Amino acid sequence: MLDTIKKTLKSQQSLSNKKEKKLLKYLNSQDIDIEKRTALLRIQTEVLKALHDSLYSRGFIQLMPVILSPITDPLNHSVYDASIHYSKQQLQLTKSMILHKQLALSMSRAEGIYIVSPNVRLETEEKEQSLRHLLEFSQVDIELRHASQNDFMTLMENVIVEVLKHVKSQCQAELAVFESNLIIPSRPFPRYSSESAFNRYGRDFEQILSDTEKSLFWITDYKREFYDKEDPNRPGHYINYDLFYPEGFNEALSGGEREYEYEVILRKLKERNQDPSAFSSYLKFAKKGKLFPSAGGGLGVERLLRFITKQANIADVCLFPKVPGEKIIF
Ligand code: ASN
Repeated sequence: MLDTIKKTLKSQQSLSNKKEKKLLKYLNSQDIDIEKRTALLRIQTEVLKALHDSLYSRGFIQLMPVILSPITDPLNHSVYDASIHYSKQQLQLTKSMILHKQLALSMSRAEGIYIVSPNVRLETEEKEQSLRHLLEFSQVDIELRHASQNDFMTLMENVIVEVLKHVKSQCQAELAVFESNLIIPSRPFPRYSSESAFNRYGRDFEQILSDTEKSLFWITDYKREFYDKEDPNRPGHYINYDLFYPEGFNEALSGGEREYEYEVILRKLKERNQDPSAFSSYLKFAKKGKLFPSAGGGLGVERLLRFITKQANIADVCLFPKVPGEKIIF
């Protein structure tokens, strides 16, 4: 009996020694990167300040993020389920605040809103290879009442140029740590439709364009979630957009004009085989005619930092990275 207890204790100790060693190795590697990490955090602070100032100066209202709700963005993550059961309710961890952005515009008179919003997306393990996906990340999520696609794209071109100019002037020493020569893009950014880009470059059109374009650019008209507006004059086409970085850094922002009419939302949910009961509170709201036309999008904070600091791996711009398939340490 005593022997078994001793054996168990010993094996537990060796297990905890192994864990300790792994942790020590990790912490030591953090020491080596401390200069870079500090520079990165300084740049991140200036990026967030500039985004805030840019939106604040245009009268936008900042909202607090939502972490738990019975409804969230229905992005298709079929393998891992980011929901929890609490007191007879099934709650989702926020994948994006798109539905809450629409609700918030309806619940107030704010013309424009934004949130620095943490998102959880339990991507499958193979996304580790992309070097730009995270299970947990933040986006600055923005929505503008009664706006068109063009209004929002112009707004974001101005906001991004302001942010990059601010970082370039305030973070010279920090950018030098990363040997980053930040080029301020000229406006308007080029626009391509997904159809024309696909016809020209094939399935990999986003990466090919990101590798070859000299500056930031837009791709419009993607078939995706129910909330992005389908063009009533061209069914099967969508009034939405993604913004891309050059130098191969790929996607920066994703957004669109929004559906707000109950019947249209219901039809599109059904077309996508999505269960309307998963959105019942949102649908009740829409049925009362309380949703309004708007346009918006979400700008990924870590992806912006990755572009600014020219890091290949998104994990290198995070203090506590959550990379698909990798062990989470902190
Ligand atoms: N935030 C995006 C939007 O506003 C949605 C997303 O991140 N899936 O369209």
